[in-house]
Amino acid sequence: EPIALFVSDIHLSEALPKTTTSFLNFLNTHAIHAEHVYLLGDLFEYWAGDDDCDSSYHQQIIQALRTLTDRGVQMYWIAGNRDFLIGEHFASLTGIQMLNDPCQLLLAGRQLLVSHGDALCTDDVDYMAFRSAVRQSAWQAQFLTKPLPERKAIIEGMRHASNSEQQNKSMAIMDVNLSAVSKLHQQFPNSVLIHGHTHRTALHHEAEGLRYVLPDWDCDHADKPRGGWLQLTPDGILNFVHL
Ligand code: OKV
Ligand code: MN
Repeated sequence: EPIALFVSDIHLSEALPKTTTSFLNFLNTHAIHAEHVYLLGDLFEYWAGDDDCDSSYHQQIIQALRTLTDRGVQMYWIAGNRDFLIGEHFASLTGIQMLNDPCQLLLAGRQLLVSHGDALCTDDVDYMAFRSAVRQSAWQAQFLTKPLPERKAIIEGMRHASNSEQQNKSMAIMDVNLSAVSKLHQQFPNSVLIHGHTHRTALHHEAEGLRYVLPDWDCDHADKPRGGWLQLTPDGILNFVHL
């Protein structure tokens, strides 16, 4: 049985029923056998606030996570750029433990560093400015005073604008900046870095250490279901598992 599983960028949404079913299947047939499960951000297509826990769609996901934590699976969460508004209420309903980004772990004798990965995309200066604004607790507190439907409309508006804008941005600025990766490796020496966000699943041999990039999931649009996770075996071996 694996010591730990690492997964990110599932982009759960009611509009994506096959992706949702695949994720629930991942929880019930794979995650249930792990000691630790690390959810490394963008589990949801977006999260507008913990007062959205009550929707029947979110209830279904929350219940599935709760079933695992009740069975003794330790589940951890790092916020992504789409679901950074997940808070204490979601954490207590699911039994997940919130972690800071990045977070250093020692598991199966291996020193790991887990992150969502968006903070490494420093070439996208507009995004980095947006990120530092919305990650401030004062900004979030102000945003969360708005009614839930208004928050959803604002986020949907951003998504609409981004969909027409994204085509213009070069693929390169949406990837991690290798100096930022190098800096992180130097800050946490001898750590294997695990992150998602870029949707470019790979194992990179950087000068300072290994870097595993998790895949994103899409079982609805793609003709071939896309997605998977990274597993850590008791002997300290990391393996990608694809859907
Ligand atoms: C996704 C990226 C846009 C990169 C906003 C709360 C806030 C969620 C959101 C809005 C944006 C995701 C959900 C999108 C990724 C971009 C631009 C660059 C680098 C809020 C919760 F701010 F209103 F509180 N967002 N969208 N980018 O348009 O899909 O990843 S998005
Ligand atoms: Mn992301």
